[in-house]
Amino acid sequence: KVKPAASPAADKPAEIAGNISYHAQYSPHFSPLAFGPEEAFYATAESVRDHLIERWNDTYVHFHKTDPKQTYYLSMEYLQGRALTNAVGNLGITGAYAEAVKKFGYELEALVGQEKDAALGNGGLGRLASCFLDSMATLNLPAWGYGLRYRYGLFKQVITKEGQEEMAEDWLDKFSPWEIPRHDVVFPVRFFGHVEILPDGSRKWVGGEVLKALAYDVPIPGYKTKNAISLRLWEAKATAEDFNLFQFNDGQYESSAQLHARAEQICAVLYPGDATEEGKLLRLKQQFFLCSASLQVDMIARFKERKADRVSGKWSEFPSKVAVQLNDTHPTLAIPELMRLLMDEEGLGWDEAWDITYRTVSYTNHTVLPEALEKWSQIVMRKLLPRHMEIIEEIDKRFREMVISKHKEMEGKIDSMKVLDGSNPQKPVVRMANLCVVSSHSVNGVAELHSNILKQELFADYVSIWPNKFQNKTNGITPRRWLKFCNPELSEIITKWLKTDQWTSDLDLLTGLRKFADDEKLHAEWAAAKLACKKRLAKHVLDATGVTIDPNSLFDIQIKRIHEYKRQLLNILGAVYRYKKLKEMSAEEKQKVTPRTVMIGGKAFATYTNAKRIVKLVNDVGAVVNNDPEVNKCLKVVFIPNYNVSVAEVLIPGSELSQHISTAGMEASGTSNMKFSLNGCVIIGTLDGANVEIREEVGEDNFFLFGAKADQVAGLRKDRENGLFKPDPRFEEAKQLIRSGAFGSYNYEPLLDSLEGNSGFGRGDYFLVGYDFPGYIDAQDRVDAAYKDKKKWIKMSILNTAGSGKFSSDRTIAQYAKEIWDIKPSPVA
Ligand code: DL6
Repeated sequence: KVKPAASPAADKPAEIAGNISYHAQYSPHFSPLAFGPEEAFYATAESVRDHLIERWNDTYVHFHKTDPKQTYYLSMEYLQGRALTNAVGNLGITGAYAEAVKKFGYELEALVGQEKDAALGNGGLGRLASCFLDSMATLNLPAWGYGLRYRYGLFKQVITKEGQEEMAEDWLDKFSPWEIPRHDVVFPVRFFGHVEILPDGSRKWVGGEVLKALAYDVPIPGYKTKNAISLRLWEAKATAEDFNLFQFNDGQYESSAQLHARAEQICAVLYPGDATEEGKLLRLKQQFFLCSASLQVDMIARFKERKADRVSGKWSEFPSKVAVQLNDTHPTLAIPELMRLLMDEEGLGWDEAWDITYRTVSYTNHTVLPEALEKWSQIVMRKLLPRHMEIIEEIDKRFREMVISKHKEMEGKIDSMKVLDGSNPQKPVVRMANLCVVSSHSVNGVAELHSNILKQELFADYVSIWPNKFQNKTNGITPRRWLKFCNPELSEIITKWLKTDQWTSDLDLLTGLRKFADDEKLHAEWAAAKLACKKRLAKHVLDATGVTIDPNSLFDIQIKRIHEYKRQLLNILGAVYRYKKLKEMSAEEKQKVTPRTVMIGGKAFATYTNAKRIVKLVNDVGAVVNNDPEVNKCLKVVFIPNYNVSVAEVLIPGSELSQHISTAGMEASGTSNMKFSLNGCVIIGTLDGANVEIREEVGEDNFFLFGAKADQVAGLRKDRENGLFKPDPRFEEAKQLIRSGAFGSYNYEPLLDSLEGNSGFGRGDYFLVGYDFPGYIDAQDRVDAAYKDKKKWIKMSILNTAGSGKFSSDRTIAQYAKEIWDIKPSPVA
């Protein structure tokens, strides 16, 4: 009933400046004596937030009135990065804010740098979720994201002489100007306890420990639309009732606030170490906390609230109002929790609750790596969630009965398909992916090749039972953050040549660049834009590492989580081989060499020893190569520390070649490959994940292909085991140089030994680095030759951008909306 005050007029910089001053004065975060860049950033962000809240409120009211079917995207990860540039860009108020902050003597770009990355994610899966939010808002879809408000996001990577060290990354150090604590949205979440059978035979979960879930909303603005949706992040809290004043006054400080301490642990960090039983329990608690809070508050309570007003009131309508998307198996507990809420709290029978759950939930698989497919101990599950364990047992039992009664021919496959695996009686487990497949109406992979592997291998047996359940939704990236905002130089050129900026929300329009691919004028502008981005990148490298790199050398980048299957080891071995050859060359020969700067960045999981050894090796190779005057005009090797979204926004626009060189069949999709290609970078890569589709779109001639194909990998591993693999001498030379101590005395033996067939440490070159090495080196030779022909290279670069239309997350999300969620755009008038 309160008449809302308007945010400052977006076309009046003076009014905006006034609003910024207002926030500086009345949001008492800082001393009134200072208005430095940091204070200016926070005041500006709070002023921008006013616009966001206005739109967010309008969108909420609009959805409430029109009551459309809504998607609830559950994800343990969101890699949001910084928000200021994106917010003013999507709202179309960049110019006005740039002018307004000038009145205080600041450049908007300088203030942007003050913001900390919100790194509530680990890698591609989390960044995908963030791109999806941007597209959901832009497409005016009734869809919200749900996650956890981790106190410390993904760790900060510090490189020392020992290699990678991890430090807690305090993204909430001061505060986040973007989140809105919702003290009115607080719900209880239970853990432990036991199940009681009531006189009517129904079951109830009681006792245990009960924490509160408090919502923090981060408004997500759509591009050129009035809609703003929400990323709702849950924080765990204990209340005054849980505080034992008596104990406290008795000096028992720790035990007086035990529940408060346990609440803090839940949202302390993303992916707490799970080597210990406590760690495992904490991870499961986190997963359940996200699922239970989101379901109780936003799905069940909202459905009841809206149904009281205007839906006929039947629970059977739930799936026509609610779609739940599980981003990988981490939020699988939404399945038994929805069953529990419908049966135990709302009084439905099993069949009705199951029908509703099945029609509501869908699941995206993001990996086929066996070690990444979650399996939870039944013992831990029963202890923490006794009622859910009962429900899972019932799902499993009914699934097995269904197979026997309706698909007799599959009876022999039940062991691998069932949800509960008790084959090791000491350690019975719940297979979360199986639970998802059995309980969801749709299962999708994230690139054509990956979805085919799911259907033909990982989930093949289920396909005979549910042939129509399996889909593909090739991933995508938002073209706003990943081209328009991070690469203004190239964006301007594209808009000029296409004579429209519509490509920002209709990325297929980029194909219009193809007809100018040979135009010399475009070539000159394109090259100038790339050089500007390379200079910005070179400055970042100097600031972050102290290494000077030459913007006229070929910028060759591989940035992603460090993992053996992603094969940063192949990259660095290639660089070592290149170094060795350079050392053997005469001065004249070196004159003819294409100078190259190899950049590798990424974080290794704290307990993943081989990944950390790879980080160390890259740094050690860099230290030698970069300081070797005989070669450092022709080659530099740089490890980019603390890779995150903001760093990617500087690196990707300045890239010319990027490496996506995973062992075929192991990378589900990849999304940085899409970002690089969109920014006019040529890929060297294997036929893996989305590389396959990128190559199809940009053209074979504009992609440097090498390596074994996915369907050869199993055979090659067998050959290797049987001693049939003959290593290329170049591969041996590269390893030998490292073994010789040329890059320091660190013991690289365990890492190198993992590449040997007879390895005592590794898995006998499981990732086929040795097999693919010669093909990789040959492909790199083709890169060097192509780069010498500037015209040819720029044409390849243009054709990469021109062929990137398919990889907009707008396309991906439109497909999810139509083919899985059955939701429709609902724009605010
Ligand atoms: O779908 C997003 C992203 C893919 O692009 C990557 O290929 C894939 O590795 C990643 N998957 C995960 C799942 N967990 N693990 N491992 O992060 O998803």
